[in-house]
Amino acid sequence: MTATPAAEARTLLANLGVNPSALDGGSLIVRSPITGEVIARLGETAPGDAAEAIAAAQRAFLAWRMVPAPRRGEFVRLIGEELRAAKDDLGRLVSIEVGKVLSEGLGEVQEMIDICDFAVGLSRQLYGLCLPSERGDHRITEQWHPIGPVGVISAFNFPVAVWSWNAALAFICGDSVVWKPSEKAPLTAMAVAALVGRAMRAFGDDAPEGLLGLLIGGRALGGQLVDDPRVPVVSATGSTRMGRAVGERVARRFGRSILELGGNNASIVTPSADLDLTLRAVAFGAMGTAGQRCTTLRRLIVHADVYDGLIPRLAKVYAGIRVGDPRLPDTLVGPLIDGDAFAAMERALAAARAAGGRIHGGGRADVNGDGSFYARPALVEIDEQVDCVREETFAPILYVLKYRTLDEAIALQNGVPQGLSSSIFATDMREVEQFLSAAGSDCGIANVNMGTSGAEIGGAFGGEKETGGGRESGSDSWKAYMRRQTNAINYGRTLPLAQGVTFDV
Ligand code: UN1
Repeated sequence: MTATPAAEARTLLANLGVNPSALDGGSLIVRSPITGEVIARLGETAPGDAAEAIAAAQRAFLAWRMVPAPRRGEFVRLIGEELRAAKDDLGRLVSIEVGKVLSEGLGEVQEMIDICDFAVGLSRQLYGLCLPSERGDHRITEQWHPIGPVGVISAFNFPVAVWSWNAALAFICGDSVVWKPSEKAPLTAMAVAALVGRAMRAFGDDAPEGLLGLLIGGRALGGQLVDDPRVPVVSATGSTRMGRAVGERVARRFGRSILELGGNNASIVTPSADLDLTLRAVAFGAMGTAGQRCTTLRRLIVHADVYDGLIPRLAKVYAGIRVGDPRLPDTLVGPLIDGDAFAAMERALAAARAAGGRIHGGGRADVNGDGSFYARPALVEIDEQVDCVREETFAPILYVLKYRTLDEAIALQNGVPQGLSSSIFATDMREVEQFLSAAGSDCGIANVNMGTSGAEIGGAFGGEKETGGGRESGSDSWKAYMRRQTNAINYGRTLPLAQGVTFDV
């Protein structure tokens, strides 16, 4: 490998249209988790400038809402074109900034392209309903209008894709966007903002300035979005602790929040499971992205009859997993984002050990020196769902529990505060259907014969309980970015009142 991550990142940023003079001299230090070296020192957005970005987004909204929705779709199509052209560079920059392996960095950009395509089609389908009226010569319709600037607070682990789920929909819905990316991953956000700027220029005069605002810096900037009444919708991705604060504050001013918070996702392995397929799915689900997806598989609930056929094989896969520099083609598991993440993993493993857990793997892998934090994924056999199992630790730890009846497995699966994703491995359709039934998984996502992560953009993405209840991306998630208006229309010459009320003056 010739170029250092920092040198490479700077070349990529220049290719992507980010002004190099923006990368030095500021107080926000951005490191690559690949080596821990500093890539950039960014200037942070001042509170007054953040307020101005919100004001500009508000002005942009007033113009943008009048642009026909299919024309707004054309703008998102142009963003998709920019992303297609930039996929290799942006995907690599994602890998360098947050440490995911290259195919996952590229996959993240593909996810952005996919949601752009989805949104383009949707721009001709923002449909309302036509409802029967109880009154003669009346009809009732429902229509959806743009709502205003949408605040997007994104996390480091999907630094650009999750923004695109929100922004592609917001843009076609007639909204502007103000984005506060994670302070651990602002560079990819700056690159995306540059691409959007190019799409705006290609789009022409009816792309108003301020359509996308970018706030670079810490938590207080997110707080400005959360508290500003000009921002009717705040979409936040991150920890449950963060989401609770965001949700409460946005609710206090009667704003709408879309929360995508912690997951503690489980898969149930039943006696009828295809174990070869299960093994591969579990490996990707639990160790992919170094365990740093909100959809990462964190708990494996295995039937006693297949436990001994699966777990020793899985332990062998764990022992052989290639942890290393994510830019190398053979690597499957890259670094954790930083030392705090590694310390949290160590704490969780210590708690698991104290609770009687039998740990395979874990510990620090020696890659690229002291400034980076590569962890060996850990498999933890444990008898009960103790506290550390019920918490989300954003690291590659997979807890394995044994069960005997499907009812018991589903109770374990649901017996955590989070409710994002889940899956079952089974070929017995009765067990599959029980898992998918009203009495089955309580999660927003329930998969069959696959892991818990790696959702496509076409479905609604999000989860229940402490995951926050929000839905983003596909299906009818777009409705959260618009306001609904019910229209009762009287085309007759009399004025019948509903519910038979009379009021003759
Ligand atoms: C996240 O971790 O915040 O389903 C999003 C998945 C990805 C998105 C994850 N498509 O794993």
